[in-house]
Amino acid sequence: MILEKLGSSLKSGIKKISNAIFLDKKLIDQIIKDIQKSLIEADVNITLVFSLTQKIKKIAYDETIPSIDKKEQLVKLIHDEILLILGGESHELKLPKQASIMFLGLYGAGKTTTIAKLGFYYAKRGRKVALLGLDTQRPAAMEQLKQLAEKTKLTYFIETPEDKEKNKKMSSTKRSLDLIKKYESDLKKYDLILIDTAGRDGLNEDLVKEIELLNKTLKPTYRILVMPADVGQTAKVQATEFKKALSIDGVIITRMDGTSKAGGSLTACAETSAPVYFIGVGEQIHEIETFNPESFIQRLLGMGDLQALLEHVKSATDSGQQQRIEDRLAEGKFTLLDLYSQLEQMNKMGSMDKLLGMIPGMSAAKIPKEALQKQEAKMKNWKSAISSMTETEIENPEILEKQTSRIARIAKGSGTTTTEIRELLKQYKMLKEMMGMQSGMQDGNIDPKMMQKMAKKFRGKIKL
Ligand SMILES: Nc1nc2c(ncn2[C@@H]2O[C@H](COP(=O)(O)OP(=O)(O)OP(=O)(O)O)[C@@H](O)[C@H]2O)c(=O)[nH]1
Ligand SMILES: [Mg+2]
Repeated sequence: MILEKLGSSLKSGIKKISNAIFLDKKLIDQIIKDIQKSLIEADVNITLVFSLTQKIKKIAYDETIPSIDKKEQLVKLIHDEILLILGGESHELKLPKQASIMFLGLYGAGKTTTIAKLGFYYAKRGRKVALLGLDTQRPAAMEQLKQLAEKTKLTYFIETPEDKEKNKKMSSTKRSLDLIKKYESDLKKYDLILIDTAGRDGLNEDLVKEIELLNKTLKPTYRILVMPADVGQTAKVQATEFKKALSIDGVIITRMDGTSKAGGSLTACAETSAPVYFIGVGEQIHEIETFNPESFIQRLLGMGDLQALLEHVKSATDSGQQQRIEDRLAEGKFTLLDLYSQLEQMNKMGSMDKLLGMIPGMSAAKIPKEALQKQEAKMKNWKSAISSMTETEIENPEILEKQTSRIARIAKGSGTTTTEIRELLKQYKMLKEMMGMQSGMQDGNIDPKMMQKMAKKFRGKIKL
């Protein structure tokens, strides 16, 4: 369907955020680049794209936000901002008991087709609909409306060949006014009248004059501008001009199915505060939908709603990650990434103290505050170092010890020192060994003897 590409790249961006263990700068920059590219391809205004990226960066680079919260905030931000640029709340066309809608727009915008579609839509919902054809300009217009009305079994009032012959000396505007008079009493029997008007090449004086006259005579409940989605961002100029000249009440965007520029026209309408009431999504009579930004974005992102999306982020972060580590351990695999997650988890719990306290013989080792701060700084550098490693290096840190040139490269690439990286590797080795011993525990019960053995072995070695 429409904007498929935008949807899939937004989805993949959100997935990358959800699944990331580190939301590091490299990853964030890549996600931002993808989102930017697809929004621009969907013809969304560059200023809006830029403002969205700035907001993403502000959260993503904020070191004070914990990783889990950051993921949630980012997903919520992307959702909310796109919702906003699509117009925020949805607008429903509220029709009184007796209503009429006049449709305006340039040549070929989709007015006549949309009228038939809407007539069909409202008739199905119990309205007594009549179509009124006032496009006396284009010779084939009346025949087109008639055919569409017959196909949809709707009542229609048009200029007959006899009317045309009788009024052949009149201007087309006058002929339209004459039709209004002719059908005045007939139209009273219907509770929804959909009025087709003539298009023009542009919003010129002629068109404004004609529409003003029709508007004054008909006094429709609503004046709706019809625009095809392929006008992209220029929808903004069109909507603004029509709003100024003719005080339109809202917009219908047609041909959403056939263009990559749909994002441009939708967001342009939101920018001019012209509510988009319906979108046309195909040539068939039933291919019209009410436009609701929230459900539109849900479809784009492929999630039920924001809540479901956030739940997904949470579960991908918590249990998914934990499960992964457990699986790896079961397989006898333990990588640097797992080490980092474990350390981060411990840090988050503030439980280095507690953890050590559980080990007999280590309880006396009270950790001073400065040491914890030092540990945090160290973690930050380790994180940068791991980010600069290749996947093979992360998965098999042993190769770093064999090929020390790798350590130098990583240090250079991450702005850390080789000493720091060696220390990280030492911690890794030690923890891996510790894990190996732990796996000898029965049902997760800590065997005090084993603990003491571990304490003895590692006393003084866990560097903080
Ligand atoms: N694919 C697709 N085609 C559409 C849609 N809406 C309208 N069209 C097509 O767009 C073309 C122009 O539609 P019309 O309804 O004749 O446009 P109009 O604004 O009445 O044109 P004028 O009366 O000449 O000003 C037709 O071929 C329609 O079938 C849509 O949502 N999707
Ligand atoms: Mg038409």
